Amino acid sequence: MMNILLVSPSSVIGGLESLRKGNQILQGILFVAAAARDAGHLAKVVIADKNCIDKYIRRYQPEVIGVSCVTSTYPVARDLLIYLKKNHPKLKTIIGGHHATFMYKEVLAETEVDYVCRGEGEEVFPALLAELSQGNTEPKIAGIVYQREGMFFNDEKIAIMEDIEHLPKISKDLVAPEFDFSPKIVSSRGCPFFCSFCSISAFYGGSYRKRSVEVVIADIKEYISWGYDNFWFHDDNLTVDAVWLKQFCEAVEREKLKFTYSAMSRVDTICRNPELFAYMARTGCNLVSIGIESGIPEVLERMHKKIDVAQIKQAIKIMNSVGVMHSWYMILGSGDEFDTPEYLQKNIRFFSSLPLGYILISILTPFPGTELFNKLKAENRIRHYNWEDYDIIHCVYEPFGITWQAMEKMLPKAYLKVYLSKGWKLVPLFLSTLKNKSVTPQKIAIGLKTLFITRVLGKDFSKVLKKPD
Ligand code: B12
Ligand code: SF4
Repeated sequence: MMNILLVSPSSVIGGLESLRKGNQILQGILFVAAAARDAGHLAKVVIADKNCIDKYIRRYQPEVIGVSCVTSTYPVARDLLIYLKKNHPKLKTIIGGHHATFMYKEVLAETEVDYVCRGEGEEVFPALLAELSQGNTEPKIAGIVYQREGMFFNDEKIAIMEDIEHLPKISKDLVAPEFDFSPKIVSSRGCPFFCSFCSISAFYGGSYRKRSVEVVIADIKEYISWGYDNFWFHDDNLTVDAVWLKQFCEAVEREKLKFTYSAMSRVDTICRNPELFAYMARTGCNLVSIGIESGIPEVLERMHKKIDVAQIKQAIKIMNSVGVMHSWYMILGSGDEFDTPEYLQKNIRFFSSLPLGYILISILTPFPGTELFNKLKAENRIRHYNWEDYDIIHCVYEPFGITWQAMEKMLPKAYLKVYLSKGWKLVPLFLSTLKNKSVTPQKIAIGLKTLFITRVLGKDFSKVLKKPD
């Protein structure tokens, strides 16, 4: 048995995350912790960085420290790993998550971390721990990458489990007492689509795995028994399988389960299954988030979004009729010749003209592993690799028809335009949101405050959203 400390990096950047909920424990690391526990180890999860890690090392006396991160939190994870190598050289270290999976060579080189987990950790991490317990520090486990004398081992493929039906059970006792634990639901992992800006398809290799309705309902019942009644489905696209979803709604009704939930979906699925969304509303769904990204057909085509403008309009009509709050994603920028003020304004006008619920706007960001990243890198148009700025409010690439500074300035203006275009309709939007509890009053307040500070006081958008030190 070993003592394992798992770290979700403290969040220093805000980004749109501030408008959602900052500094949460990433759920992926909880699954990794649960898998380590099931293999007989003592695992604890904390939120930490290099400044506070010693406190947890003293408290939990770990032999192995595992760190998770996304691209924008990688700098915190990197500094932590470098600190650990220098100050606690006997500890074995490992890092996982999307960023480390795609950038493993750079990550190994600059942090001297012992291992990078490429892919899902639930099976390979316990396998590594078993080898380490036996004193084998150079195990042959596909996905557990290490480096010796300039050579990389076990990096042939990203480790993806065949089956996710029986995921390890996450629980509150895995988390250090000072941190919040709020379980999210997982009914599937992966996505069958290949949007050019999204790292999901690259990470999961386009695979899509589903869990049975029974195990998902069992998880929900358990979380309800712990006192939770509002859940977020972490599925990249909950509605891929309409038959599954119908069976899920039937089970919720049959078992008279009382909870609310939010989920992510797609425009085309909404058009194909309008009745399904009404059914979701009746079974507690209070928010559906949907990616439109652009109203310009050529851009949708380049993004491989596989939706068109007619479908977008139809999906909005449906969502406005089913009684579920809806929030829509918009991307500023396309990474090609459509990055001109005219096209960007055209997209903003498109979003302003539609009766959308909430709109979340991000600047196109090339995340490692994506088609977009590879394209911009090949064209030598990635401005820098200051990963903390890969937070969807900075423009980290060189657009063709506009400066990156102008692109960043356009973000708060776009927000203002799409929200002001709603006029008095903002009032019923806020009221119904507060009523169905899909977005908290605090988030609405942060959004309004941010707009006021940027537009009226003229402050920089990214600085306003930055978390206080
Ligand atoms: C839910 C979610 C959030 C939630 C997180 C809530 C929470 N408490 O978990 C919130 C809203 C806070 C959020 C915010 C952001 N998110 Co987000 N988010 C997601 C989403 C939809 C699910 C994450 C998840 O739980 N996945 C399921 C778990 C099981 O997968 P996982 O995290 O990859 O972990 C597995 C493996 O990677 C591996 N692993 C991970 N860590 C470790 C560590 C060790 C030691 C080991 C061995 C293995 C291991 O094992 C895990 C289990 O299989 C993903 C999409 C996705 N499918 O991952 C996007 C995603 C992770 N988010 C993304 C982004 C960009 C962001 C933001 C930067 C956006 C922003 N500026 O607001 C912020 C950054 C937040 C932060 N501080 O880290 C991108 C990341 C791309 C990238 N390369 O960085 C993703 C991939 C979405 C996308 N389509 O591109 N996000
Ligand atoms: S953006 Fe959504 S639909 Fe497109 S690949 Fe990513 S998860 Fe799938």
